[in-house]
Amino acid sequence: MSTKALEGIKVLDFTHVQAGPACTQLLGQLGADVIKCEMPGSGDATRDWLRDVEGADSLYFTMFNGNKRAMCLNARTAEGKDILTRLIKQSDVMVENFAPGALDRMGFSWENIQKINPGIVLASVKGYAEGHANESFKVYENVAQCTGGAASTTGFWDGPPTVSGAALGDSNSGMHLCIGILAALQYKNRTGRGQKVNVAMQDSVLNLCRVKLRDQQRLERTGKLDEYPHNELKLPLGDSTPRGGNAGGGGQPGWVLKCKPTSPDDTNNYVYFTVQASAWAKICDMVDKPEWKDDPNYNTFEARRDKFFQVIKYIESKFQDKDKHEVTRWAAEYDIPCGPVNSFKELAHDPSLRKVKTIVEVDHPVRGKYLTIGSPIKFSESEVEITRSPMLGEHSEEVLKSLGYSDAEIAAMVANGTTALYGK
Ligand code: CAO
Repeated sequence: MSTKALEGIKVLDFTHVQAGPACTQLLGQLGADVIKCEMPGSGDATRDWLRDVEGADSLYFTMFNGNKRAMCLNARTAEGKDILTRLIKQSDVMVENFAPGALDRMGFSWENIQKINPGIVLASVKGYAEGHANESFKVYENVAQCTGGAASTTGFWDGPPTVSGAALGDSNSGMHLCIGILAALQYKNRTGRGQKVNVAMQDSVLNLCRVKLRDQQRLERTGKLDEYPHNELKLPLGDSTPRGGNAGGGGQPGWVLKCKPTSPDDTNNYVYFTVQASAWAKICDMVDKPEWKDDPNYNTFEARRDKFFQVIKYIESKFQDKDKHEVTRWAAEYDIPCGPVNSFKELAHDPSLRKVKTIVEVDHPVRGKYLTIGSPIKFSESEVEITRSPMLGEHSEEVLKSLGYSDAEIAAMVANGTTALYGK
C-alpha cells in the first residue's frame, strides 16, 4: 500500500509562474496526482524564463513543476472547454492563479464549476482579496512584498525599502493556498461539500509580518519601540513601524556579527547571534566577561537596551579568529542560539541538506541533472518522492485517452490547436 499522504487526490493544475505552481508541486510531492494544463505551443511562460540550457526547460520551470503530469489544453476552443469540463468532473481540487476574472472569461465561473462538480475545491491565488479596492489588479512577487508590508520594514533605516530574497509573495502564497486546500478537503470529508478557497498575495505577506503590525500598534499607543536600534542610535522613529536593519524582531535582540572569512572572497562571513535574555550568563562565560553577569548596568534586558551595540561590538571582537561555522559550534557549546549566514554555494553543496533530502538532485531527460528543494515537511510514515518536471504536452495523450477521447478525436484536436503532444 502506498504511504503517500495524498494518494488518490486528483488535482487539476491550471497554474502558471510561481505562486500556483509552488502549491500544486507541494500537493504532488505529498502524493496527489497533479495534471498541469498549459497552452499548446507556449505553455507556462516560465519554461523559457532565464533559460540556461539551450532547448531545455528553464530551472524556473523545472524547480516549481516537479511531481506533475503535463498536458496541453487551449480552453478557448469548444473542444478545449469540453476537455476542461471532463477534467473538472473527475478532480478533487482545481488550482488556478490567472489574472482576476480570467477564469470567468473562459466560461468557468465558480457557479459553473460547481454545476459540473459540486464537490470540487476551487483554489485561487490573486494579488488582492475579493472585495478589496484593488481586487482586479495583476500582481507579481515583489509587488506583493511591497503591498503586504514586508518591503517597508526590511533593510536599514537610512536606505530604501528592500525586498527579500525569499519568495514571500509567490511561494508563500502558494503554501497558504495549500493549507487552505487541505482544510477544504477535510471539510469535504466531513460534509461532502466542496468550496472555493482564495488566497491573496498581499494577505499572505501581511500574515508573515504580524510582528510589524504589533509594533505599529505599540508605536501608536506609546510613541516608543525601545528594542529597535533607533533608541540607542537616537534616530527618529517616525509614525510607522521602521526598518530595523538586522535587529531581532523584539522578542530576543540579536544582530549579524562578522567572523573570520572562510576564503579570501567570502562575503558571507557572519553569524546571527542572539542575545537571549535567559542565556546572558552563558554569553558572559563564552566571551570571557564574567563580571557582566552580576553588573546591574548589563545583567538585565532593560539595562542593556541603550548599550546593545557596545555589547555586540565586544562579542564580535571575540569572533575575529574563528569562522562562522566555528563560532556556531562554539555558541552551541554554551546553548546559545546562533547560526551561520549561509551562502547559496554552501547550501547547494551542504552534505547535511542532501542527507535529509531538503536539497535533492533529480534527472531530466533534456537538461540532465539539476538541484531542487525537496519537501521541508518530513513524515514518520508517509513517503515523499521528488520527481522531475514534465515536458510540455508530455502527458497530453495519456490524459486525453483516460478522459475517453479516441485517437481520431485527439488527432483532430491536435490539428485545430486544442492540444499538442510532446515530440509529435
Ligand atoms: N487556455 C485558455 N486560456 C488561457 C490558457 C489556457 N490554457 N492559459 C492562459 N490563458 C489565458 C487566460 O485566461 C488569460 O485570458 P484573458 O485574456 O481573458 O485575461 C490570458 O491567457 C492571460 O493570462 P493572465 O492574465 O493570467 O497572464 P498575464 O501574463 O497577463 O499575467 C499574472 C500574469 C501573474 C500577473 C496574472 O496571472 C496574475 O495577476 N495572477 C494572479 C496573481 C498571481 O498569481 N501572481 C503571481 C504569479 S507568480 O509570480
